[in-house]
Amino acid sequence: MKSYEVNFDGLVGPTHNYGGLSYGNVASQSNSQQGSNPKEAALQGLAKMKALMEMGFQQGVLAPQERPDVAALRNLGFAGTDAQVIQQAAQQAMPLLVASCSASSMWVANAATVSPSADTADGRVHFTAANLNCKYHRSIEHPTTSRVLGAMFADQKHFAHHAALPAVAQFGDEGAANHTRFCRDYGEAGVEFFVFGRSAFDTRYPAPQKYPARQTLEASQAVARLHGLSDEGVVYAQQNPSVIDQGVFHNDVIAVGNGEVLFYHEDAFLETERMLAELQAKLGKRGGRFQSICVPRAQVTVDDAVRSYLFNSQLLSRADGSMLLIVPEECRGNERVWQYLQSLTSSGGLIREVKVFDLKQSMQNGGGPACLRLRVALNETELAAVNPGVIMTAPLYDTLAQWVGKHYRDRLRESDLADPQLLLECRTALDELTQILKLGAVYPFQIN
Ligand code: SUG
Repeated sequence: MKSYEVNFDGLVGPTHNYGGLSYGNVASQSNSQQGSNPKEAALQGLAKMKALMEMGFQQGVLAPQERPDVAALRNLGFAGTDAQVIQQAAQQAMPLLVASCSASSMWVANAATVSPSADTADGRVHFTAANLNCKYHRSIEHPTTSRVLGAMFADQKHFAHHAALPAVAQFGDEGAANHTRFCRDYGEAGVEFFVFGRSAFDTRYPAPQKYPARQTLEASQAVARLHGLSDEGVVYAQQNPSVIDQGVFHNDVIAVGNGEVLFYHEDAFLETERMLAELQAKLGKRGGRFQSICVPRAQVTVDDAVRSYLFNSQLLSRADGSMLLIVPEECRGNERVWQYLQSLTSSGGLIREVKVFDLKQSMQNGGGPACLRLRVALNETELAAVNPGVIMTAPLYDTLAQWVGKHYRDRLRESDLADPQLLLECRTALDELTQILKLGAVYPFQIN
């Protein structure tokens, strides 16, 4: 049976703004308070989805969330009508209003960890929503994420959904941003590679000194257990704490993998040799030939990687067996990175082509091409069981582009977040979106 890697991209929400909310994420911090353009952000994301679809890749779309999250503000003690809740928060605790307005659910690489059916004990595709426990503005995403994923992958014969892990730092889980899967073919059993930043309970693992390590070993192990993965199909590795301190807040800022290939920076991991040997041995037992491409620090520094998002690229397998790298425009703007990419594609290796996308609106908050997509490997039967409303087609692209044009503002500043009209605009847009994507009622305003 044929199988595919389907990329589900997060649609940028109508409140996209630069709140400076993510300590440890250099772009989020340095662009704090800048004016944003939600319309442009959403159209940039849609353009990437359309381009991949037109190149023949399977492409889907994941809906944004209701923002401002009035229910979250009520949980923090603000009361009255929705407009009063927003007004009080703006007057008394602006940072909380900003957090409740973040469109951060667009970075769906953090929505969940997904294990394909070929890897799991019960032969279903498993999803665990990420608790995103490290940042308040992201910790409020998982209840809606679970409902949206449930509406997209509803057939319980093929899909199993797990609630987010306990909401404490010891189980900090950032989803697929720290998870990669290696395989010979998407439909065959593979090796799932979990990268953690620290251990919650075992003091032998070093931790970063400056910035938080968002993913714990214990969270990754819990996800592997929930998904019914076998020990032979899992490899754990620790991220180098010193790169976290340089702004590598997720592993997908310093490494990307797909098929049998890991593309990574020399400084990305601890105990790299041991890790590579384990990946090679375990993939070998599954009939695959693990290959790694190490980018030397002498050619591209960690700082270059953080600024250009070279590794936050999408590594895609083409029909002829070669690979394509989808990178953000910022890679072209960095001389060393661009030179490296030229030499990579002309060296006769596996990665033959680089395609550049303008995702500046998302990039300014630390979200590149790979952050914007959640990968779900599916066989033909499973793909047919996915809610067809969320699979990208040329007519769906046109509808969504028009929908953005009709509902999104082209300028948003912090002071606009206090405007109760923004909440109404957002709800009107999302109500229409759930009909376009055939999701049913998934948002708090539609349920309560
Ligand atoms: O969690 N930025 C996101 C970026 C997530 C990128 N995802 C991956 N690397 N997979 C984060 O730090 C910034 C929001 C703001 O500051 O307004 C933010 O949440």
